[in-house]
Amino acid sequence: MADNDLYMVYHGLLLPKIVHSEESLKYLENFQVKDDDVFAVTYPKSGTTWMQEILPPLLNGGDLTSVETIPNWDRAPWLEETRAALVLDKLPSPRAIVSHMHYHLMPPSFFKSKAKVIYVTRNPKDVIVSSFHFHQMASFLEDPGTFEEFTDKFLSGKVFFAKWTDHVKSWQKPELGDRIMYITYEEMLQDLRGVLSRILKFLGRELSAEALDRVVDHCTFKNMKTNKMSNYTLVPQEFMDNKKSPFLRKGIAGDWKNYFSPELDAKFTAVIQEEMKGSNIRFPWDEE
Ligand code: PPS
Repeated sequence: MADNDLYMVYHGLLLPKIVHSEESLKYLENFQVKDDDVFAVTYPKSGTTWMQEILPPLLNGGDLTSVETIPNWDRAPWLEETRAALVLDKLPSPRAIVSHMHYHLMPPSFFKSKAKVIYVTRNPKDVIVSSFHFHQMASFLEDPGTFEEFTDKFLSGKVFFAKWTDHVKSWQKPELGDRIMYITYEEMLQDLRGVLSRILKFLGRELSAEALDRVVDHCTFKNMKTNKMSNYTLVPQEFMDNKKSPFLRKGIAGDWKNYFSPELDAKFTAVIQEEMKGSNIRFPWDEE
C-alpha cells in the first residue's frame, strides 16, 4: 500500500503531496495551452531536468542567462505541480513546460492547440535504478525498501505516475502527427549536439554553430552537476539529501547491470515485453 501521508491519488496516479494538490491539478485542468508552448513529457527519471536545461536556450536564441539564474522548476515548470500557478502565467512565450502526465490527463486545451511535444524515453531498467536512489534521498517519497521490493512496486505501478509501460504507450499517438517528436535519453548521451539540432528543426528554429556549441557544452552532465540552478542543492537537505545520493547521480546508460541479478533481469524483461506487446515500438535497448 502507498503511504497516504506522502501521496495523493489523481485518476489512479500516485502523486507526491509535497508538490501536488487539489488546486495544482485544477490549475492543470483549466490551463490554457498556447500554440507556441513546447512541452517536454517524460516518465519520472527519464531526462526531465536535462530538458529543462536544453529547451529554454533553444527557444530564446541561445541565451544561457535563464539556465544560470533561474532554478529549473521555475524556468520550465511542471504543469501539474504547485509552482505552475505561481510562475507559468508570467513566463514569456514561447514557454518551455515539462510534465509527467499520461496523455489522457493533459488539459482539454492541449488537444485543441498546436503546441509541440518532445517525448523523452529512457531504458526502464535505468529509470528504476535512478528512481530507487531518488526514493532514498527524497524524504517526500516512500522508502523504496530493497531493490527487489522496489522492482515489484515499479512493475505493478505502485509508484508515482504509475506504470512505465502505460505512460509510454499513452503517448504513442499518431493523431498528434508532426506535433510530437520522440527522443531517447540514450540518444542524448550518444550525440547531444545531433539531438539538439533535430529539436531545433522540429521547433522550426535556428542557432548559429557557436551558440549551439555553447548550449551543448552547458548541458553536459559534468556542467549541469555544478549548476546550482539545476542540481537541486537549493532544496533544503531535509527534503532532498544530496549527501545520501546526488540528484544528478551518474548520468549514464547501463547502470542497471550493477543492480539486476540475472533472475530479476529475466522477470523484469518478461513483464515489460508482455505489456508492450502489439505496440510496435522498438527501443535501442530492446536489442541488448
Ligand atoms: S525527475 O525527478 O523526474 O525530474 O528526474 P529526471 O530529471 O527525469 O531524471 C534524472 C536522471 O537524469 C540524469 N540527468 C542527466 N544524465 C546525463 N546528462 C545530463 N546532462 C543529465 N541531467 C540529468 C540524472 O543524473 C538522473 O539519472 P541518474 O541515472 O540517477 O544519474
